[in-house]
Amino acid sequence: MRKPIIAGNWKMYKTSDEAVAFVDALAGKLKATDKADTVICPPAPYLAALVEKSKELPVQIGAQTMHEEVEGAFTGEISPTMLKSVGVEFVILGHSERRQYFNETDESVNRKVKSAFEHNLTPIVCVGESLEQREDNATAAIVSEQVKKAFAGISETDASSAIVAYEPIWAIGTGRTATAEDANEVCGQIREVLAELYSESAAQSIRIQYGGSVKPGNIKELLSMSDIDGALVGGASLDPESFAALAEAGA
Ligand code: G2H
Repeated sequence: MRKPIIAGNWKMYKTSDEAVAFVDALAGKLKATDKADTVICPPAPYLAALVEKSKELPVQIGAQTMHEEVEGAFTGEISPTMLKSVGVEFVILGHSERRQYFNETDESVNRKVKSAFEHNLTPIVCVGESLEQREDNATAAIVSEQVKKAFAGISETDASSAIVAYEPIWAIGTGRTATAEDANEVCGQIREVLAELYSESAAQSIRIQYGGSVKPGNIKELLSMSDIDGALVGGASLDPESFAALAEAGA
């Protein structure tokens, strides 16, 4: 039985005061449960503060991206050891916005996934097709290629603890959600690819989230699907009330 994981991806939203106020507002709304994992991925400047504040709550903290190197002359970048040093546990890698606006490729995502495992961070590996690719019936091929490349050279033991987020690009921030059946079909295809790469038992232990306009009104149906084990949520994770409702749906 896979434990659902609900992760909020705040993207580039909120001031420091708003981030702290969010966590304060969440206290009392978020029930402690061992039935689901809850993660908040704030902008990098607030990671350390939110790790501290999250100690009062049943929530863990993740970063939205990282560089694969431990240190070096990479102006503006943040390394895995820096994330670990402030208590970050998760890192989103290969989000479609990183691929689209910051030139991330399947190869660079793979280097980051390797580095995350080397430094005991749990990667949330994002994959997903564009509208054009979906209309060309290329979804399965594109997503399969992204998964194979992201996991190249990753051991079965490491892969078993990874999280994959299926985020169809056309559903991100657009209000268009894939139907639960469509999302589940692709998540099932991703699990098949993972079974081919590793083993059926590894594939059964890897949690696969759906992402793309998830909100309190549609999360239950998504989570009821056989291959959807959680959600990566953008817009609806920015409001504490709404985030608590999403977490509650996972538990
Ligand atoms: C997809 C998702 C979070 P939203 O990017 O990763 O954002 O829920 O706003 O579509």
